[in-house]
Amino acid sequence: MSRSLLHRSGQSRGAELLAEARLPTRVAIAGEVNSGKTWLANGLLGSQVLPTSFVTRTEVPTVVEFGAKSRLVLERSDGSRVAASWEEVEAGTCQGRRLRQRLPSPRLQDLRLVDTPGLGDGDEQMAHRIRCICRSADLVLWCTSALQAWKASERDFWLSLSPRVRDKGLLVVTFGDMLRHDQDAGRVLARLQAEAGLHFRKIVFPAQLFDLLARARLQRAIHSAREPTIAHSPSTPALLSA
Ligand SMILES: Nc1nc2c(ncn2[C@@H]2O[C@H](COP(=O)(O)OP(=O)(O)OP(=O)(O)O)[C@@H](O)[C@H]2O)c(=O)[nH]1
Ligand SMILES: [Mg+2]
Repeated sequence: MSRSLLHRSGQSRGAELLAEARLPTRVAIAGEVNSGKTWLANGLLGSQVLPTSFVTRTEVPTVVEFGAKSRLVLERSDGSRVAASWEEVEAGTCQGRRLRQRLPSPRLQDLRLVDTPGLGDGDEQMAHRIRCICRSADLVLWCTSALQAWKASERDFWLSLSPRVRDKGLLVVTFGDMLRHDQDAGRVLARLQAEAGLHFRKIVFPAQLFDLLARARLQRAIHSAREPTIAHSPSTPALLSA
C-alpha cells in the first residue's frame, strides 16, 4: 500500500478512536525496548519533555499531564511522593514506581500521556503493570521499529491483551526514516498489514498520528468557538469529524 493510501484510510479509523475517547484523551505508549516510545511521546507533546536515548531506558511508567506549573514528582513504592528532576532520573538516583510530569502545555489540555518502560527484558511484574495501563487508556499506541517490525515477542504480548484493549490500538511504525528508500517502506507496510493488520485499528507512521491529533484539535477549537457555553463530552461532534 502506498503511503498516501494508508494516510487517507488511517485518518478515519484513527478519528473513530478519538471520537470515542473522553477528554483528556488517555494515551498509553507501549512497545519493546528502544522502539521509540519516548521519542513518540515528545512528538505528541511537541517538545523534548522526556529524555530519549538508546542507552538510558525509561525505567518507570511516566505520566505526562496538564498542570498550572511545571513539576516532576516521583511516586515511591510506599506511596510517598517527592519532587524530582530529570537529571536525577537520568543519573538513576531516584527509584520509584511512577513519575508524574505536570506541564502548563496547551497540548495537554485534551491529552494525558503515559510513556511506559520497554518490554522484552523478562520483567513480568512490569509487563503486568503495562497491561493495566493499556486497559485503562482510551488509545494505545504500540511502537514497532520499521527496521525489525512486529517480532514474535511483540505479537505474543499484544495478543495477551484482551480484544477490548486491542480494539483501542494503533500500530505506530517508528524509525521509518532509517529505511533505505521508499520501496522498503512499502514492503514493511505490506508485511505489517498482512501479519498485524487484523490486531490493530490502524497502522500509521508518527507523522500521520501527529496530523490526526492536530486536526482533531482544530475541529474542537472551531466547535467550541461556535458554541462556547457547551462543555466537551465524549460525544463532542468536533471529534467525530476529525
Ligand atoms: N532516526 C530515528 N530515531 C529514533 C526514532 N525513534 C526513536 N529514535 C531514537 O532512538 C533512541 C531510542 O528512542 P527512545 O524513544 O528513547 O526509545 P524507547 O522505546 O523509549 O526506549 P526504552 O524506554 O528504553 O524502552 C533515541 O536516541 C531516539 O532519539 C525514529 O523514528 N527515527
Ligand atoms: Mg523510553
